[in-house]
Amino acid sequence: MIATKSLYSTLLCTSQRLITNLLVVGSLITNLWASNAFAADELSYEVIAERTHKPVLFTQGFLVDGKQFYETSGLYNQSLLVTYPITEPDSTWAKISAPFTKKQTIPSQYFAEGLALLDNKLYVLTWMEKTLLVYDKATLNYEKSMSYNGEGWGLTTDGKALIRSDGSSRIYYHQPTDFSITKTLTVTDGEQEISQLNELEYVNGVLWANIWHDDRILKIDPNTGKVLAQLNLAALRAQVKLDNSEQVLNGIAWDPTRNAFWITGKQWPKMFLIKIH
Ligand SMILES: [Ca+2]
Repeated sequence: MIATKSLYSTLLCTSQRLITNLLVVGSLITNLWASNAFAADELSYEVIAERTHKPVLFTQGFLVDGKQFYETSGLYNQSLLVTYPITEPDSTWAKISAPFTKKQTIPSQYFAEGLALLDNKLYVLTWMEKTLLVYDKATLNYEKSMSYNGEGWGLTTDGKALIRSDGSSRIYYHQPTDFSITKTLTVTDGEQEISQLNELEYVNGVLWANIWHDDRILKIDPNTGKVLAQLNLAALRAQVKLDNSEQVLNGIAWDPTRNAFWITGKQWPKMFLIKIH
């Protein structure tokens, strides 16, 4: 009887421990799920075209103007500002070997980051160098620089301000004349702040941002910082042959002629034109 009781209490203890362990594991899973879950609705999209993207480009900033792409490529000693036509030549070899229309080397001490075009000036952020570089759109010639505090990640414009991300959940509005901050937003999805915001694109009153090392792009209300919806582009990355974990999705460029976004990533050999439904 004593043995049975002892066995019973051992079993009870073990099962209680098991239940406790299951609860801990369950709550870990719930937390993990919650940290990846978005309250905002998921948007659907359709790929309407694709083209090559030069894998030499470690894409940071990406935009369309007229019939051209403008793009910044990062890393120290390798940073570039380039422009090339949206329309590709027909043959595969011509596509691969097509030169840039113009290419500007960024001085080796800078790690180029986000790119914005405003009033025929190209503004290039630098990652840790607290320097905004300004180039002429037509020639890509360097014009001047301005300084700022903190890190530079993504850059875009609403036609008045330059809008910057710094890898946190904050978005900064800057005056183009002296790059002073005029407004700061915090991006939230429900109650949760969303950090690691990187490449930006402002389109028709809405701010779009991708999350570094994530396949999601967020649609953000630029007045409140609230995430209005999200777009999961994991299926695009899955179509690109990649060698390392830094080759993340990182290019968002609105093409007003096609009414769609061009999407690419760091050292991706392709880009995709997507229409959001
Ligand atoms: Ca962009």
